[in-house]
Amino acid sequence: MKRIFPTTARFVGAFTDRVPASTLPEVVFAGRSNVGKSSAINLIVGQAIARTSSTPGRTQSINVFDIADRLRLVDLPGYGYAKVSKSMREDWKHLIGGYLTDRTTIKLVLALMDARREPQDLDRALLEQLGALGLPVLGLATKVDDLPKPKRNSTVAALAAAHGLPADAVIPFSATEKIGLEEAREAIAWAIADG
Ligand SMILES: Nc1nc2c(ncn2[C@@H]2O[C@H](COP(=O)(O)OP(=O)(O)OP(=O)(O)O)[C@@H](O)[C@H]2O)c(=O)[nH]1
Ligand SMILES: [Mg+2]
Repeated sequence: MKRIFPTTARFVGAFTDRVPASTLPEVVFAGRSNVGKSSAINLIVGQAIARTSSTPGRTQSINVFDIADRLRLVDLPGYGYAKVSKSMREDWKHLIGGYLTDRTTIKLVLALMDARREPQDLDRALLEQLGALGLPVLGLATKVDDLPKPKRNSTVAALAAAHGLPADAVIPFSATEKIGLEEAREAIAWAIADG
């Protein structure tokens, strides 16, 4: 299979209402606020295209990036951020739910979960929503660089088990140490391959 990444990406737009339909296959990055979605996109693409921040709630719109006219990467606003108003949280829920529903171009959802935290109910809710929509999902257990090396694999396996997922459905990931990079790139390439 021809390699896609590293490559250059083009920012298509930041959408707060509807994401315009596209014929390109889409790969979606979803997860709690601050879990590392934008950092993962930048590492996978090989270009600092998505804005990252240590302040949770940085990405408040659905940000779409076009990769060499072959696919789109979609950076969703993070959920679970306590400091935004209830109405804003409801708006995001609508925005994200509306985007994920009836979107036949979505080929893969990368569900990012913080490997350093206990399994989260909100992550479970997302996984259940994705399952109900029949969307293919790969879990990325982020920030494993913050865990002691001998504990990384067992922590990620426990996270998968806690959410009722097969062990290979969640991979260890670190944007800072480039862990899981090739696996994530390969999963994207497979997901958008024809046939
Ligand atoms: N230790 C560690 N920190 C990371 C890693 N990836 C991201 N971070 C840090 O986590 C914070 C949030 O990263 P972002 O990529 O902006 O997270 P996000 O999920 O896009 O956040 P929102 O847009 O707010 O939803 C930043 O301070 C990053 O530097 C990682 O692999 N390891
Ligand atoms: Mg972000």
